Amino acid sequence: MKESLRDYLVSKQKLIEKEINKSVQSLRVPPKLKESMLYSLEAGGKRLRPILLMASYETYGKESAKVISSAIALELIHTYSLIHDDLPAMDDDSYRRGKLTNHKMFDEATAILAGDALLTYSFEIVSNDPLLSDKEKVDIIKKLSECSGPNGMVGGQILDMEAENRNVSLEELEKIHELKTGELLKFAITSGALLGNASPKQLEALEEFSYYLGLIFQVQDDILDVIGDQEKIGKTVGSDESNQKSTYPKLLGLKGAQDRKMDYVNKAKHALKKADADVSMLSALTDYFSERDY
Ligand code: GRG
Repeated sequence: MKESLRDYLVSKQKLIEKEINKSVQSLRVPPKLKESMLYSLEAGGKRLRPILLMASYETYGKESAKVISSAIALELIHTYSLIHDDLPAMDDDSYRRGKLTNHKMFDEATAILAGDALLTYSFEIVSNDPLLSDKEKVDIIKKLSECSGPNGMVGGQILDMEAENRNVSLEELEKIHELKTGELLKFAITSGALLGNASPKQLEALEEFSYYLGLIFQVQDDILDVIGDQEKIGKTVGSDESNQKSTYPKLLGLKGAQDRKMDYVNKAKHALKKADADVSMLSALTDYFSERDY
């Protein structure tokens, strides 16, 4: 990875982590709830979604403080989804990012409530941001709820559950990932650009870009699973999830999955060309998503 990209990722991670901590610490709620929310928020996530949101904003806008509330809200929703995904009723995982999952560290009821609190607090954060106009608040909350709700991530999660233990086609697999993983990435890219006042045409190009970026992220996730890097960091220890689920390497073979990923990279970069701006950071992040090793 180029040094400039590494510096960019580290500086954004630090900024996001500081802002998340400040926002959640300011809550006057029962200590156990706050502790459980902070436990998963500070358990070592890569912060890819808020970084993308900020990079997308910076492609068009200048006043970067304006995107902090949306970036934090997005990471809170991502964290809620992981806490709920790990519950016994779903993937039943004991470890995530090499640490105990929330319900193992606390208990199931607390983990469910921590997830609920992260989801709902995300909307509160955006609605209280003094740097956003009322219209911007409504636009962001609308996008965030669409991307995370039944038409987005939650819809994708149920499709994924229904697809377990049966063969799915490549088209079905893409639809599942478009919703389950891709919609939050779509929010990151399009809301960043929206706050930066990108034009409708630019937004259209970025939405197309985000679709392929989501698929790149997922193929690489599947590839990493096969080559065992996830086990190295303890991400799926205690789960036999990977044996039951359809993945790109299972459908296409490892080489086929890698070729497919490069096809998505080309399509993502083609869409970026239509975004009519300096997209060098979004392009570098596309390569990072495609080549990441954890
Ligand atoms: C429970 C409503 C609900 C949804 C869950 C996102 C999700 C939907 C489940 C996570 C399961 C999973 C492993 C999906 C694969 C792609 C993915 C979202 C990986 C985790 O994202 P990273 O790598 O996570 O950005 P970090 O740990 O860096 O935050």
